[in-house]
Amino acid sequence: MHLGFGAFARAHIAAYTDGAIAAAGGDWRIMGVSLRGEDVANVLNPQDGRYTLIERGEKPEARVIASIADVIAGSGLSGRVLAAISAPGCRIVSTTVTEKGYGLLRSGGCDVSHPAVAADLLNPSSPRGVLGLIAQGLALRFTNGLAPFVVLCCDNLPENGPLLRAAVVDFVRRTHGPALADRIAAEVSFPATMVDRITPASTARTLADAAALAGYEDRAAVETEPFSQWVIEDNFPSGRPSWENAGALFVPDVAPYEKMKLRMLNGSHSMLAYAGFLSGKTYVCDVMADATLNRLVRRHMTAARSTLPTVAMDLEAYAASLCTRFSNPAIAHETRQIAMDGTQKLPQRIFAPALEMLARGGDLAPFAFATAGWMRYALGRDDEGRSYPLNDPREAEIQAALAGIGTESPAAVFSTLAAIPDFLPQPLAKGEFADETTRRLERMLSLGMAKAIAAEAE
Ligand code: CS2
Repeated sequence: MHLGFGAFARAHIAAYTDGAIAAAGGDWRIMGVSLRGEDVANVLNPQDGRYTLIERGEKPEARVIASIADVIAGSGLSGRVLAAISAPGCRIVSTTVTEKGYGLLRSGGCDVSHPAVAADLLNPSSPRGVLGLIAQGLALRFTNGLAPFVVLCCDNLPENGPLLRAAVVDFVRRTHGPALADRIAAEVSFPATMVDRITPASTARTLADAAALAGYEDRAAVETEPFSQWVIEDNFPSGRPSWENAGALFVPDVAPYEKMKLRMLNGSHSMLAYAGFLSGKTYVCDVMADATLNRLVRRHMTAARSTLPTVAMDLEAYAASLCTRFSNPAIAHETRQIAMDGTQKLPQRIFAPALEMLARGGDLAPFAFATAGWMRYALGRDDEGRSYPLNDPREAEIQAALAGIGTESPAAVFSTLAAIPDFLPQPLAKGEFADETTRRLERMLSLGMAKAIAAEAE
């Protein structure tokens, strides 16, 4: 069962599963669940779950993915998902619902103010959110004397498996009581993972190219880059597809890989998304084609790299491959797509390495520049005065906090955004990091983004 069946899941876990079955056989299939709307189910189910995956390298290549059994969405979702995940044949419940989709607290536990969590706490036997579905699914299995499924979190969160475990256990303690919560904590495996594949949203061009490459109409086609990576902690007591046959790497400790990816790839992605979007760059490859921004991206990667533990990978080669991937002109990855949900992304991508840099007395400039970029973006209006939606779950809170604060007072913008609860860690909200960030925000506001970028790269 896979919860959150967007383009990324179709370009990643479904492709690995398809590759594993092709290489080693087995009767694994994925039931997809769309938690937000019925579009994906409406296009995939009439196609028998099959779709074209376009890999955009020098020449686009198309492959048909056939690992999907069915996609569940819309009314009746709760009952259908619960019936499927409490059946003996369900071994794994995996998730790609984005950072904001879970309703989990970074400090450990569930966020009772998250709409899906709040609704499911009131009605735990017909849940519609991730935590509620996993909790009730596990409860039903234990009641029926079945072994639990493995919960496989595939979102870009730090220590994603343990973080999801803490949220599920906290949720269950509130709904089903301590005995079940303790049992889940002790008996259910939540492997950590690192997932990577740049997958822009599908467009009309994706569908047209799929038709041209594959020779038939495909309303569910997805496009992605040729590169793909999946590092997984191997803890699947009731079996799993042989994903290693499709290139997945099983390791005892995912944390070093996940830090590397969150800080070097996602951190520089977020930095370039704000700087790029606000200086008129629509796509990531446009940012990379700009010599000044390109230099800042490389600077960010080098700084992020210096905060990392040793990993069994050549980090210099990794940085070089990231630059090549970001520059891929065939991938139309919009800066505004990456800019969304900044409050959910910055803590692990920018603030965590910044904190470590601060503790060592290292160079804070790259992280301060990224943070100032987000703060500038949070003002909701570019240098030409055009407004844009923040697309952040905390958008209303940000707007309310900033009301009445003028762009002539960068220090007030900084302190207001720094004071948003559970966002910027305390040591970064004052002192050197605050000064470095405010100085850059001041420059962005007084000179405009293009000149601020030029000054930053000097
Ligand atoms: C991006 C990621 O949208 C974003 O925030 O940084 O989706 C990124 O493309 C993937 O993590 C790549 O694996």
